[in-house]
Amino acid sequence: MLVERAREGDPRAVARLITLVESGDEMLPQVAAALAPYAGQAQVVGLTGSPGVGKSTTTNELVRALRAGGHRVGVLAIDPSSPFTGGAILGDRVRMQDHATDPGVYIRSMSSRGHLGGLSAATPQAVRVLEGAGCDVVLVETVGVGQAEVEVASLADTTLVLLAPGMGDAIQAVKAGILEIADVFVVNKADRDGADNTVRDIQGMIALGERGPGEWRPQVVRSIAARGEGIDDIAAAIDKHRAWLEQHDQLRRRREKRAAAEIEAIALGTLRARIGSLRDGTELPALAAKVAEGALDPYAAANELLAQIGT
Ligand SMILES: Nc1nc2c(ncn2[C@@H]2O[C@H](COP(=O)(O)OP(=O)(O)OP(=O)(O)O)[C@@H](O)[C@H]2O)c(=O)[nH]1
Ligand SMILES: [Mg+2]
Repeated sequence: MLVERAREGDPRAVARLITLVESGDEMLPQVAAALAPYAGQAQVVGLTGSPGVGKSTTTNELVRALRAGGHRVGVLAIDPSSPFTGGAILGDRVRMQDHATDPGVYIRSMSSRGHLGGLSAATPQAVRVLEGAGCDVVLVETVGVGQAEVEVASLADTTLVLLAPGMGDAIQAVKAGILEIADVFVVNKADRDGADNTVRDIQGMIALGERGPGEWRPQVVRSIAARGEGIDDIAAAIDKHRAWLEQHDQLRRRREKRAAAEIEAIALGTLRARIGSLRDGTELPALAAKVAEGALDPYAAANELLAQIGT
């Protein structure tokens, strides 16, 4: 019923569904089954970068441009560290407020607490909710600070990595493995000193990267999101990458990769939960006692444990 209401564009149904996803509700398998037919209908664009680089400001401006083009837009702001569910990141709310009353835009902050497979399982489900609600573009904002966030960003069809001048970001990007996931580099805050240097650093790094013929070469664009400048260039770079994906059959491949990561995350989460429930039972303590006294080796014990949970 909720999915049907979301299909009709009821924003409260969409919000409820995302809350179910976020909290890892028991109903989730049913919800996922109801949403399955709508998978793959939206273009998913990830935005990542250091805290404060301008992701939300850029997202807000991109939403404006997409709405002007007649798109229905979903925005997911992923907060990997938020201790409270449904927690709105205040800054995000404020900076994306321009679209708060637009029925063609869904904006949602999300944390991963409680979800079995963590962010990598929760995010694609939330994307599917927005697809079900008729969004044809979904923007996913994640703070690029750790591997998990990098993984989430890489689940998009197109990933934008935002940098700002003078933050040592170019070097950081290499360290965090962000370089490999970027389809488009956005040097935001180009009103600041050092933007030319940052652009040059990034272009230098791209030039060093090994690329086979026909492979995508990351684009570099500049923006001053706070003034709405350069947004058209970002949108053009996204379109160009999208066209490349389609020409090279990469859209399907990326989405299959995304689905594989999702299945794996859910399966591992389920497994972990089952093993956790054994810990409170008698099987695991019994095996542990045997291993501790040398009656059994830990590999054999692990195999017994897996056999007991039916794998
Ligand atoms: N000078 C300048 N400031 C900008 C620009 N774009 C954004 N800002 C400012 O930078 C600050 C952070 O912007 P946000 O869009 O919230 O950055 P964010 O990356 O979403 O931040 P987190 O979500 O906290 O990681 C705000 O005060 C913006 O007004 C820009 O192009 N130039
Ligand atoms: Mg933000």
